Amino acid sequence: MYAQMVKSEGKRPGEALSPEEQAFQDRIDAGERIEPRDWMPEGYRKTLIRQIGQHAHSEIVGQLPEGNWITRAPTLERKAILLAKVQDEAGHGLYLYSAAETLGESRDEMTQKLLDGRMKYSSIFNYPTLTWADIGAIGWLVDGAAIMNQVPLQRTSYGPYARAMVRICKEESFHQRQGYHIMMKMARGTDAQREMAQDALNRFWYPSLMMFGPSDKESVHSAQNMAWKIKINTNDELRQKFVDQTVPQAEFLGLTVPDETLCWNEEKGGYDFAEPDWNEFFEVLKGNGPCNAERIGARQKAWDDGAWFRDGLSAYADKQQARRMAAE
Ligand code: BYC
Repeated sequence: MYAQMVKSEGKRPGEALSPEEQAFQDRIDAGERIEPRDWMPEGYRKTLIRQIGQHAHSEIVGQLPEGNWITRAPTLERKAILLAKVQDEAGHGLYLYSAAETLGESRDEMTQKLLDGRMKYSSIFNYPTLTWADIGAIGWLVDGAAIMNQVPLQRTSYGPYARAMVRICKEESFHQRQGYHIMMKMARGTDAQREMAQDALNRFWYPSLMMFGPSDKESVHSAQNMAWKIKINTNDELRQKFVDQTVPQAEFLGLTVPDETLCWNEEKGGYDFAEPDWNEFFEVLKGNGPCNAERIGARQKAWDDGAWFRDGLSAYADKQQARRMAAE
């Protein structure tokens, strides 16, 4: 069985599964959903908290680069649309934190881990949004990459995560379209607008390719996570699909993908394309991207500013509980 050949937490490759682990793997192989009260291996629980928590943090941190343009959106209509999109991202974060909490880790614990660097968020949000066209590029490319990654996650083995993804994917489709609509307006506008659109594509292309994670040979979690159906496709498979879908969209806009090596490969039925700079990716993961400090600074400030509110909620909950106990 595939799962017996891959590394699971605390096991060496090839090491046999315990009867409980085997029964769990059989349920996964049969396409059953795992629910919060079901028995699960500790490694499955931990890796889900890692992935769902990282995903939740990405949605919340992802509000920052777009929020930067709410006050400067070019029209009232664009402002209303952008506000709605940024609010959607907050909602996605909340569904995902709730899904992760079913695995026994609180949102506060996950937030602490984000703030002290023990948990990650998507590398893409460490890049700045310098012009209005960047808001178009984020919707088109970043939400486009997110959809490519998240549609298969609707079939992931953990029930609460899979169900959260259904609504998230519907909303991401709207986000992608609004971004492409901005790009169409810009690409068909004045010369200056077209240049802004091209510049945004130039800056966001490679960071978008990085969203899918390191190449398959560098990916540490893929094999086990695919056996557990936490992950449905490999990083490289999804990156290829994204490029194949996006290049014709760029052509339709009359924009040029910033990759001189890009060409259609008839044999594989997909594009050959240049890899992103993986050194840059790993530097961003280490905290050395252009906006890492700013993003974590903003989350730390939000956490500190919210202390009085959390204290108020806890005091109220304690009071309610004391009343209930007195009445019993
Ligand atoms: N950024 O073994 P690998 C959104 C880490 S939100 C940062 O391949 P895995 C949106 C990885 O965590 C988009 N870190 O890992 C929101 C691991 O390090 P650790 C977020 C990355 O988990 C607002 C190491 O590299 N989407 O779309 O098998 C507005 C080795 O990687 C990244 C999700 O989170 C990265 N890009 O695969 C607009 C989707 N890539 O944890 C849009 C759910 C890799 O061992 N997540 N790393 O220290 C996944 O599907 C998977 O976790 C990944 C990575 C494909 C991202």
